[in-house]
This record gives sequence, structure tokens and C-alpha cells, in this order.
Amino acid sequence: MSLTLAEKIIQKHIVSAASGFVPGTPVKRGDDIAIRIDQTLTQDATGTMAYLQFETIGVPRVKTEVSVSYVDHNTLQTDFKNHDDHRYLQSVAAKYGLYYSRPGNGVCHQVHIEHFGKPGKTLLGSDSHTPTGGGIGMIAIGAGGIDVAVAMGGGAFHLAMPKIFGVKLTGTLKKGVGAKDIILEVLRRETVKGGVGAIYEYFGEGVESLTVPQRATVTNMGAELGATTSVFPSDATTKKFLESMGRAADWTELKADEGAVYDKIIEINLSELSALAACPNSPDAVKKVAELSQTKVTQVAIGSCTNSSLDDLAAVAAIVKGKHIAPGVEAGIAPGSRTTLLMADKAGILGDLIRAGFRILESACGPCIGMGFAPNSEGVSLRTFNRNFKGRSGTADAGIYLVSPETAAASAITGYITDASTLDYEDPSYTSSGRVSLLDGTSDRLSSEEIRMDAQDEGLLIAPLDPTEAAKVEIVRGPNIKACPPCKSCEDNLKLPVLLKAGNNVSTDDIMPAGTKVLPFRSNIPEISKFTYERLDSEFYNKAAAINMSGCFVIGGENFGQGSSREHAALGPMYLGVRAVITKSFARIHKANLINYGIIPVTFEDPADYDKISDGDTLEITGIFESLKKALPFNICVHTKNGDFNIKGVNDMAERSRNILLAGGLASYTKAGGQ
Ligand code: MIC
Ligand code: SF4
Repeated sequence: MSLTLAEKIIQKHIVSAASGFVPGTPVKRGDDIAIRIDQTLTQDATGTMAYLQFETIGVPRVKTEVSVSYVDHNTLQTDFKNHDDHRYLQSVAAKYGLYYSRPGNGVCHQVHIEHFGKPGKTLLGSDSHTPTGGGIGMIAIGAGGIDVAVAMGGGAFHLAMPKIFGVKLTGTLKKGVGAKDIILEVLRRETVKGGVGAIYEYFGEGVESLTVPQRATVTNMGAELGATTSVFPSDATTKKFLESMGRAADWTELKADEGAVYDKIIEINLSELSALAACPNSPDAVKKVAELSQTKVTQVAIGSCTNSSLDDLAAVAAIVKGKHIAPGVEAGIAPGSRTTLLMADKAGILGDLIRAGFRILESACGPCIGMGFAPNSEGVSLRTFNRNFKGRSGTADAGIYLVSPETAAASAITGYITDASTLDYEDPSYTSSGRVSLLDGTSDRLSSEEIRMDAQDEGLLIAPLDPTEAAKVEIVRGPNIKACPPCKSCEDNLKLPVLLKAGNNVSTDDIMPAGTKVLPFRSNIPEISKFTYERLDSEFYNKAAAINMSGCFVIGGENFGQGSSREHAALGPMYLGVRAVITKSFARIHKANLINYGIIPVTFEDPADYDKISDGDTLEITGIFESLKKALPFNICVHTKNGDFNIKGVNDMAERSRNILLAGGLASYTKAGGQ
């Protein structure tokens, strides 16, 4: 039977499927499956908690083929906390057999695809943009830190078998249109919740014209669809990319079988695409750049794991070369990795950018996560990033537009939102068959061989120690690193107040913000919990504290918890006593994180019930043990000041998830021998 590429990779890694599994035949969609994980990645903002959990598992060395601990988020070191975290992470990596990517080395996803990504492998990362690895033909999935800790300990990763959506690409991108415009087009059609429970698999002759970094831009931002992951085939282009990185042996050809059946197919003709922008404040609020041309720009930021490759920088340099950024604009550029920065320097691109007036920012997440370079009040910031949730930039009233490097560069020059195709410029990397990578020889100054020398530089990657040396390593812990607090045990009946009622598409940035003030507390749950739900109700912490964190419920609309994989968005609520979150629907990773930390995710059987509940009402959920044991709906009695009524809550969790809740969270479940 013909299989899609995603199915083929999943089948190679499948350990179990709830309703059984016959190799070579499609797995039932929605079935709880467990897959073996070959590689893991963590970044510093989620990594500290992941490794604190990993330490409690008691495994002497990671059991994966490759595990990497990156430092890229918390690099703005205004006091001891972040550097203490780095030292903790480095010592953990040394002790347990991981690679350690030092700060300055670049954004985890960019570095991973350059140095570790392998077609056909599975990658689990404690960051929602882990699907970037799909650009090189991996099944790469974002998850909470504790799930990654379990995978490092050799445990399988559990998920509901996703639907597979095919995206058929034809044609070739026009000059001035970037890979970002492909994913913005998918977001325009599919919305930020269109991909929940699905994998997007790209195929068709249009794929051939896209470089690996361009493919990675598309799979990276598939996270904004809510998708489990996205994947491209591994072909001759992938082979060339791996050769450039000195990793030819890592290549294998991978594609879907002839006649593979997708759950649905979307078609995009690349030749017909024009420059697009996601308008404030959602990645799916997509418009044509041409429609926004009257909008004055005050800031341009290029970088992030979405668009910070050498080829992205080359696309920018082609547009700004010999020009200056407009006087009213501040522009910054954060190359995705140290390797990218070195290559851009060698190819002369860096000089073009500096001369044009770009501020060169650190190779790290930086402004994408609100760590510096915040825009002015009521500013208009064009960013090549992947998220524009309100306040994430650090300036709540700024309008953030997500665009391609081409659009960002053109707008930096004119001072208005500008479609690059309206400008007259030479782009040596652009040919009639698409963009040619600098690694494949389009630099007018250097041979690709010379550029590749830097591509293969592994300078700041510290390789795992051998087991004897590793055993001698002492873990270094600063005073801000506090053990993860235990989850509350499961109770049969809960009668508690609703302390928050939120709307649709609440992001994890709303639930647990990032930025300079909050991120340094990622390894200190009691402290970080003070910011829980801050963007939705600045009084939430005080309200929870006023009842001694004795317990409460939260109500939400659709796609609750979209965005980041940060488990702090579950840990904060758990610490403040949230026992169940009742919504119209959840984002995948947030739902899994809630379960892992013992908070029951419930969805309204009748979405109209959402309107009948108010902040301050009391809810009574009864017979929880039986609901969890037998997969029965939740019985909820709503006590309002106008009287009481009963509603039903959907219980669509897999058996393992229900058992995790009964055990009082994943840590207790694992300690009790649960798999
Ligand atoms: C993000 O882009 O929101 C982050 C910061 O990378 C998060 C991880 C985190 O919150 O640490 C993500 O995408 O998962
Ligand atoms: Fe870092 Fe931004 Fe990518 Fe998250 S989305 S990993 S903050 S660059």
C-alpha cells in the first residue's frame, strides 16, 4: 500500500499503536501511538526544567543517538541568573553525554539543521519550532521539557496519530518573493488552528526549486498552524546541503510512495505567489504587502529560527547593497548561527549589511522573544520572525508584521512597507529556476568551497565526554535554580471557583510571558508563577494567593495555549492551584503539558456552554476517578448567582494521558513504572 513520507518515517519508529498496527498500512488517525526518538534538542529557557526532570529519572547517560543542549534564548545577562543557568546546562551536558552548544553559537533550530539534522530520523525538542528539522526530511516535533527528558531516558514519545495534509507545490518563486510567503499563504488559508492534529507534507515539482533553508522556513512556521510537524522530501538538494556541511554520509533519499493518499491536499503555485505579511497580532492575519504600502515603518528586524540562514542574509544584502536604511527606521539583524555569521562575513554580505546601517545583533533568539530590540511605542516593526502575539516584542502597543527577508529589506530602505519586486535591484542568487544557495556557488567574490569551510566549523559545539570522564563531572547549580515543585494529587471531586475566563486563540505568551523580566525565572517556578496569565488578568496571581492557592478553574475559548512549548505555561498554573482548564479546544503541546503537570484539560461538549459561565462562578466536577478510568465524559455542575445547571465535558484523552492524571502528573507516573 502506498504511504506518505510522514507515515513511512513514523512507521520506522513506531513502538505501539492503541488499536494495533500492520507495517506498510496507514495507522488509524487519532490513535494513540508511541514512537522511538533518535535525537533530542533543548534550549536554555526550557532546558533547565527538562534536565531537572531528567536528573530525577536516574539514567546515567542519554539513550538517544544525539542529544543537544543549546543556549540561545537567555543570553541577555543582566545579573547572575542566566549565566548560572548556562553553567548548569553545560555541566549536565558533560555529565549525561550530550552535546553543548555554547551561547553565541546560534539559534537551536538553525544550528541543529546545519550540524545534526538527518533525513528519516525523529527529533523531539523542547521548543515548538523543532519542526524546522522537517526541512531536511526529519519528523521533528516540539514538546514539553518533561517529555523530552523521558525521551532522553530512552522512553517513547506518545502522540495521537496525526492526519497527513499534502501541500502540492508547483512553479517557482518570483524574484522578491521568499519562502516565508509560502508559509504565510498556507497560514492565510488554514489559520492558526487549521493544523492541530495534522502533519503538513510538501511535495510536487515546486519543491525542487527550494533550498534546504527555504524549506526549513516553511516547516519552522508550520508551528503557527498548530501542526504536529511539517516535512519535505529528502532529495538532490538535501544531498547538496549536507555535502556543504561536510555530512554527505548523513544523506538518504526519501519521498512519499507513488499514489500516497493524503487526508486533504492544498495546492500552491509558487509562480503566482506575491509578497505577503502577517498583520498584528496573529500569524494568520495575512494580507498582500502591496495592500499595506502606505504604512510607515519604524523598525525592521531580521533573524530568528525562521529566516536567518546565509541565503536569507544574501537576499537582504542584494536589496540593501549600496543603499542606506531610511532615516526613520532602526534596523537590526541577528544571523541565525555563528556559522552563518562567519560565512556572511567571508562572502562580503556582512559588510554590505553594516554599510547599509543594520545593527548586527547577537546570533541568538534576541528580539523574537522580547530580549532586547523592542520597538518604539505605537511603532510599526517588520520582522522576519514567526510570531506577532501582542506584547511579545516587549512593546504592547507596537504593530508587528511578519514578513520575508526580501520585504523586510525593501521596507528598511524605503521606510514604508514595500514589496521588493517593485524595486530595481540585482540579486546574484536569484535564477529563473529559483534561489541558488551561496553554498552552491553564487558569490561573486569567493568560491563556494571557501564559504563551506566555515559552514563546517564546529567551534562552539562541545562534544559529549566519554563515560569515565563524564562520571567525574559535578553538576553546577546557582541559587536561582529550584527543584520542580510536585504536582497536586488527583481528586475525585473538585468544587472550586472560576478565576479566569479567557477568549479564543490565547497564546502561551498570554499564559506565561517571556521577555527580559520573566525569562530569568525559568528555573524558579515559585517566582515565575507570579506572572501566570498576566496578559489576560494582571490580578490573577493576587486572586490565587488570596485563596492560598487552594484551587481554581480556568475557562478558555478555541485553540487555547497556541504557540510555544513552554511547560511553564502549565507549571505556573499548577503552582497557583489551577486544577482543570475547560475550553472549546486546545493547542496540542499545551494540552499535553497540562496533563503532564496534573491539570485536567476538558473541552465543552456543547461549545455554547462557554457563554453560560462567568468569572467568579463555582464549578463542581464529580466522579473524576471514574471518568478518567473509563474514558467517560466529565460531569460538571455550574453554580451561578442565577441558579445551577449541569453540563458535560468531553474526555478525549488517550489511556496513558488519563493514567498520568490519575497518578498526579508525568513525574509520579514515570516513578511508578508507567511507560
Ligand atoms: C518561542 O518562540 O515562544 C520560544 C521561546 O522559543 C518557545 C520556547 C520557550 O518558551 O522557551 C517555543 O516556541 O516553544
Ligand atoms: Fe528563538 Fe524565536 Fe525561534 Fe522561539 S521562535 S526558538 S524565540 S528564534
